[in-house]
Amino acid sequence: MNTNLLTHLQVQALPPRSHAFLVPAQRIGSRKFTTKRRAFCLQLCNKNFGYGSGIRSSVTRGVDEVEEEDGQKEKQPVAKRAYPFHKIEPKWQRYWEENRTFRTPDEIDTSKPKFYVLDMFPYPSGAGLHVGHPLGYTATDILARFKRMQGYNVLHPMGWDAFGLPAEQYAIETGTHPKITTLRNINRFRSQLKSLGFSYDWDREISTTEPNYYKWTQWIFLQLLKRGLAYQAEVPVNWCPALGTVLANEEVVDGVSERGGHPVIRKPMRQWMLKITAYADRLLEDLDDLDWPESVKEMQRNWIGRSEGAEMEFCVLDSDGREREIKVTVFTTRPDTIFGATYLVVAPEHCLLSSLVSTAQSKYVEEYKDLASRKSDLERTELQKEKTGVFTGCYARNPANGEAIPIWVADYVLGSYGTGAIMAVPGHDTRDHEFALKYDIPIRCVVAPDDKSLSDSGKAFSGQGTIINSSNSTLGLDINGLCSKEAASKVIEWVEKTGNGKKKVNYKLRDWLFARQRYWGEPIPVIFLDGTGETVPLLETELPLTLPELDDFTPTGTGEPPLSKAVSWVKTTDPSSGKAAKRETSTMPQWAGSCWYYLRFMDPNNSKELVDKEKERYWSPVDVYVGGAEHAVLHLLYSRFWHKVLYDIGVVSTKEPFQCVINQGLILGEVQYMAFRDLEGNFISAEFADMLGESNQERIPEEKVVKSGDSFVLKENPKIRLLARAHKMSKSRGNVVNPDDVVSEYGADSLRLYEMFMGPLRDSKTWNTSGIEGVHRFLGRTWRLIVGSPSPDGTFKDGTVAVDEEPTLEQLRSLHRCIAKVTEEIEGTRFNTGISAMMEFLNAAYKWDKHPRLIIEAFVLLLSPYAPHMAEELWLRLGHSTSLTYEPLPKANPDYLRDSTIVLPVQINGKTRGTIQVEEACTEEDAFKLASEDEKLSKYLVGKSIKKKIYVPGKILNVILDRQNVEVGVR
Ligand code: ANZ
Repeated sequence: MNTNLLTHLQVQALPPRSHAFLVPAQRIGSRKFTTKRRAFCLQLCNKNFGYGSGIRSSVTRGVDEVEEEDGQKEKQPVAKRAYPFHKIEPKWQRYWEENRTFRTPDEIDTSKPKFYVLDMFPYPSGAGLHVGHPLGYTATDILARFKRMQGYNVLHPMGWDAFGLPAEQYAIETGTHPKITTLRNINRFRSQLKSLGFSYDWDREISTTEPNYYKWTQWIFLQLLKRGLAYQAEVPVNWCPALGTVLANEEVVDGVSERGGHPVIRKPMRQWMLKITAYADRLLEDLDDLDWPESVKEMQRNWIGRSEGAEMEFCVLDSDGREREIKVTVFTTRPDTIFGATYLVVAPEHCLLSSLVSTAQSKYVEEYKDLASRKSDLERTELQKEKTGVFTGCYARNPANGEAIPIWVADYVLGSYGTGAIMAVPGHDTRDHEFALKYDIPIRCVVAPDDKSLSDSGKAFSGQGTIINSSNSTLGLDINGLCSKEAASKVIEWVEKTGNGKKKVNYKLRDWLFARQRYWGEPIPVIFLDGTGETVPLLETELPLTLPELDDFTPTGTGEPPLSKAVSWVKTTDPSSGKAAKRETSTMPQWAGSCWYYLRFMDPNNSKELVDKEKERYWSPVDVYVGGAEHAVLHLLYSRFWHKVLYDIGVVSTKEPFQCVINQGLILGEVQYMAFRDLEGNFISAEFADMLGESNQERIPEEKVVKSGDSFVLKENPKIRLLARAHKMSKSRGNVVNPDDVVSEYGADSLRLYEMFMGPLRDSKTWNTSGIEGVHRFLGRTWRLIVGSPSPDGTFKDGTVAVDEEPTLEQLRSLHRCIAKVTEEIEGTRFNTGISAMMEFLNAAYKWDKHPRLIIEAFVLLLSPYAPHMAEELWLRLGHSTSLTYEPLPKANPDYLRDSTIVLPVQINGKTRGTIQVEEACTEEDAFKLASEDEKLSKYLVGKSIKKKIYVPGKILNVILDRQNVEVGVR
C-alpha cells in the first residue's frame, strides 16, 4: 500500500523508527485529534455513561412489530433499536413539513434579534449525501433550533449549487440533459436532508440553475461590466487538440487530459475576466475584523499576496555594449540587493523577448518557449524542480554599478506576476543561486547577515542584514553599512530621482478568469455586433437570458464552446441598433452562482430586485457560515469581492458577507488495523516492519485487536503491535458510510448526536460504528427514563412517568447545571461537550425515584436541538399539542449552580472524630445518617445508644453517647 498517496489519520503512536510508513495526523489537519482525545471520547461514551459498544440493553433485542403503510405487520429484527425511532422520525418530519414549522415568514417582527445561520450549499452530485455533509449541517441545525428557542428570528435556508462539470460530462456520455440529472440529484439530496430532520425553511429553497435565480447572477455581471470590472482578454487556457476542447484545471492531470490521457497545452484564448485585483487592498484590510479561523484569514492573505517593492528599469545593450532604445522593467522586493544583480531573467511569454534575442540564440529560445508553454505555473515555480533557461544573447546594464549583465529566459519567472522580468541576485535568492551555479553566472554577496554563523554557508543568504559591496561614487550611490530596510528606501529614492523606476506594490492575486467553454453554466449576457465585433451588454429587461435546449453536448473540436451549436440562439439582433449580432457562447464558471446565494435566501422570490433593501438590512450579515476548509480561499474570496461591489452600488449594507466562518473537520473512514508478516509469514511488530522493506500487510478485524497503552496490539499475541489508521472515505477504498443506512439502522437523531459527539466540530475524526451504538443507547435510556420501561411485548405505554410534584433541591441542581453547561457549550459551538452534560444529567436522573414534570420538560427542551424527533415526541407525550420549536429555552438559575456542600466536623462526646460532606441546609437527621454511614465515624455510632445529638447547621454535629457505650467505644 502506498501510504504516501493517502490522506489518512494515524491513530497510533509508534516509535520514531517506524515513521517511514506513517503519515502524521497534521497532513489532514487533525492535529488536535490525538489518540488520547479519541480514547477520551470513547471512554466518555463507554465507561462513564455506559453508552459504548458492548452488551446491548434487553429492550433493544428481539423483534419489533412494524405497522406498514398497507396495514400489514412485518416482523423486523431490531437488534439495535433502543426506542421506536422508525415510527417517531417520519411522523415528525411529516408534521414539520405539513405545518411549515421552520418557515421564516416574509413579514417578521424586526424588533426581535435575528440569527442567520448558513451551510455552504452543496453541489448535488449523483452520489447523494455523504456522512461528511451532516456534520456541518447538524451543527448549524442545532444553532438554528437553539436560537429560535431563545426568541431570535432565525434564517436557516438550503439550496443547490447545481451548475457544474459532472452533469455536463454525464450528458456527453449518456445524452441525458444536465437539467434532468440535476433535478434527479436535487430530489435525492432534498429527501436525504429531510430524513435527517434539519430545520430548513424549504420555502426558500433555491437552485443556481433556475432562470429566476441566474437572472440575478447575470444582472450582477452587467453591473460589473458597467463599472469596468468585467473585461475581455487573451488568456492562456488548457487546450487539448486531440479532444478539440478547452479543459478545466481539474480535468488536466500531469499535463494530459484526465479523459484519454491526451497532451494538453496552454493556448491564449479570448476570455472574460473580472477585475478582483481592483479590490485587493480592501479584501486584505477587511479580513482583520472577521471572526474567521486565523488559518483561513492567513490563506486569504497569502492568496492576495501583497508585496511591497520597486519597479526598476534596465537598459538593453547591443553587442558593442551601446545602449539600445529598449528597457526591461523588473519587479523586486529587494531593491537593497541591486549591486548583487548579476543577470536578468525574462519569462518565456515576455512581450519583449523576441526583440531581445540574438540571431544565434533564437532557435534555442524558440524551442525553450515551446517547452514552457506545456507547463502550468505551478510546475514552473516548484522549488525542488531543476531550474532551466536559455541565454538570449544580449545584455543589460545594471543601473547601480554600470555592469553589463546577461539577459536569460527562464520559466521559473512567470509572465503573469510583477513585470514578467527579474533582476537576478544569486547571492541572496535561492532560485537565482541554483540557476547561477548551473549556468556559471557570477554570484556576488551584497548583504552580510547579522548572525555571522550564516555567512559563507555556500548558500544564498536570503534574509535581511547589513549592506556590503554596494557603492558607486560616480553615480553618488552608496548604501554600504545600511540595514536592508534603509538601503531599500535609499535605492527607491535614487531610482525615482534618476527616472529609472518607482516604488511599487504588487499582488499575487490575479484577475478572475470568468468564462468557461461549457454548456451547463449561466449564459453571459452580452452580444457581439456582426462586422465590428463590438461588445453590447444585454438590457436588464432582457434578463434572464436562458440556456437554449441542446441535444448534443460534445465538444465542437474547434475550441468554440458547445453553445455555438445552438445556431438560432446564437444569432440575434441588437435591440437598440437593430444590427445583426451573435451571442457570447462561453458560460460563467461554477463559482458565479455561489458568490451571492446567501443574499437571495433573504428574499428568494423577488422578481424586481436581487434582494429587498429592508430585508437585506435586517438579515445581513450571515452570522454563522459553516462549510469545508476546501472553500477557504476561492469561494470566500470571490463572494467577498462581489459583496464589496454590491456594497459600492448600494445593493447591500455591510462590507462583508459572513461575520463568522467555521470549517468543520473531515470525517475519515473507520480505523483499520494492519498487521505485518515477515518473509516466513510470521507476524512481526509494526515497529520492525520497515526494516524488512516489502513486508506483507494484512488487515486485522477489530475484534482481534486490543489497546495496550498508546498502541493497538493483537489480542492473541500482545507483543505484536499493529498499525492503526483511518483513510479518507472513498468509493475505491470501500469505506464510505452512507447516511441513509445509518438512519435506517439507528435513526436520524442517533446520527445527529453521534456526529456531534465524535469530537470537536472543527477537528478531523474517524467514523466508528460502536460510537453510534453508544449514543443510540443514550437516546434509548432517555426514552425509557421519561416514557417508562416497555411491556414484555416491547411496546411502550402512552404518556410519560413525569409526576406533578415539586422537584427536590438535588433535582433542581442537576437540571440547572445541565442547562448552564449545554447553553454555554452550544453558544461556544462545542457540541460534543454539551452532549456529555446531558449524559451526566441522565445518569443522575436514573437514581431518582420520581421525575417531576418541571425537570423532565426542561430536559426535553434542552435535548431538542440535538435530537429533535425524540424531543418532539416526548413533548407531545408530556401533554403539549404543538411543536416545541418556539418554546422558550430553559434558563439556568444561578442559585442552583453554586456548590453549597460544606465539610461538617463530627464530634463524639465532645471529641472530633471526623468530618462529613453535607448540604449547607442539611437536617440533623440527614447529618446523623451520613455520619453513621461514614467509614471512619460508623464504628463510634453504629449499634450504640445515643443520649443526645447537638447539631448546629453549617457548624458542627456533636453526638453524646450513653456512658456504657463510651467505655466500649473509646476502648
Ligand atoms: C531581486 C531579489 C533579490 C529578489 C533577493 C528576491 C530576493 P514576492 O515576495 O513573492 O512578491 N520575482 C519578481 N517577479 C517575478 C516573476 N514574475 N516570477 C518569478 N519571480 C519573480 O517575490 C518578489 C520577488 O520574486 C522579486 O524580488 C523577484 O526577485 C522575484 F535577494 O528581486 B527579487
